Amino acid sequence: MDHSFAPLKNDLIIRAAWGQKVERPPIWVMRQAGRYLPEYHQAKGTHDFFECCRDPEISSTLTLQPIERFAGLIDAAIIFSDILVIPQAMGMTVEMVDKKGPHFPNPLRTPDDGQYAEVMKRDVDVAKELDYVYKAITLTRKKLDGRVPLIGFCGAPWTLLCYMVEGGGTKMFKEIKTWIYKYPEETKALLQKISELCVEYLALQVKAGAQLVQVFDSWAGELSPSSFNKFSQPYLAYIAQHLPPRLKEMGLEPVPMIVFPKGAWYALNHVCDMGYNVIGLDWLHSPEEAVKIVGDRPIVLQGNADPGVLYGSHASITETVQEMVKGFGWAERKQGWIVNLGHGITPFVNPEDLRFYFQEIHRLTKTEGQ
Ligand code: 1CP
Repeated sequence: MDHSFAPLKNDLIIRAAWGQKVERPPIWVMRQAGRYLPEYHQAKGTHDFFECCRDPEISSTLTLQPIERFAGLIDAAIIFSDILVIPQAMGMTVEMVDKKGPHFPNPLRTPDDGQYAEVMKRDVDVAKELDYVYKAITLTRKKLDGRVPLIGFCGAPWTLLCYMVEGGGTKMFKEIKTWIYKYPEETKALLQKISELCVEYLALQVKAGAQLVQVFDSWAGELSPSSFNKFSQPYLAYIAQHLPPRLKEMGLEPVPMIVFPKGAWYALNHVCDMGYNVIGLDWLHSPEEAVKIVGDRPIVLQGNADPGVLYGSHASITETVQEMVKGFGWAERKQGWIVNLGHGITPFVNPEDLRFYFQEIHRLTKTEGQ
């Protein structure tokens, strides 16, 4: 496929992610393409979720929906896909059950069942297995025509292993806790294998046209500080340390790297030293405290309104935005902040209330003369 793309008309998020001073904070939200949008349901129709991910035409259409609806208000697109495509590439079956979420009919049970050995020894070709993602990225870059940059992503090794072992979403984490506390060495071996696949997968997304990448560690907060240091941190760091040299080897320029270790507020200080450019904060962080913890390290923070505020009144949305603008010290700093929610936007939010959130960010961060 032809990889020449139109020049960017809006590169705000890229400049901000590299730590530069910018005219206003860039904005995007996690899960900005998805179930809260009526046009998402319309375009998805009766297609299965993973069928949409595998069809570059549908995936790019869904990616563009929030860019079109909120034109001029948001500053990045994120490719429509899912973190669970890596377990699929590793040979596991994953289904998306309507209104319930992901389901693995054959999750990993114990390291001595045959499946673990099989997964460990399988030579996974992410270039071939996930070719449809790269095609979707390249097509989306074409369709974006330089309007905003495109974010690629993957799940963090810890979060992916949670799904592979639990077999889906969970509140108890019984199976994965059994793994880390009963079979720590086998757990680490598998986390390492997943980390290597993540590096290659992200590098190939960049080759296809992704201009920033984000690693989603949605279940980081299920670990204790000590177990985070053993089962999440080393693998997040591995990705941040190995992606830039891999890009160089492939003759590609570096891209800003974002990490979102949801719930791991206690680890922020360490997360600053892992090699990422941007750290996504959930809403458990107070922005003032987070800015203090970062100190003079060259880290950009992303976040972090409680997505639940979008169910509230416009007055609550305004107040939340005012608190964030103040907390991230925007007026004084003019750098170090990418606006997002503290987690993905949830179903049943009225998209017009999200528009109001975006408008309030623009209004309350406007610089004189702009
Ligand atoms: O707009 C975007 O953000 C791009 C698309 C995107 C992304 C970045 C989707 C589409 N999924 C993801 C990442 C993802 N998938 C994460 C990390 C972010 C997060 O924590 O929210 C996780 C944990 C998943 C796994 C997943 N996929 C869940 C969570 C289930 C659980 O354990 O609670 C669910 C419900 C999905 C399905 C899914 N993925 C994406 C969409 C739009 C949907 C809903 C599908 C539908 O019902 O139509």
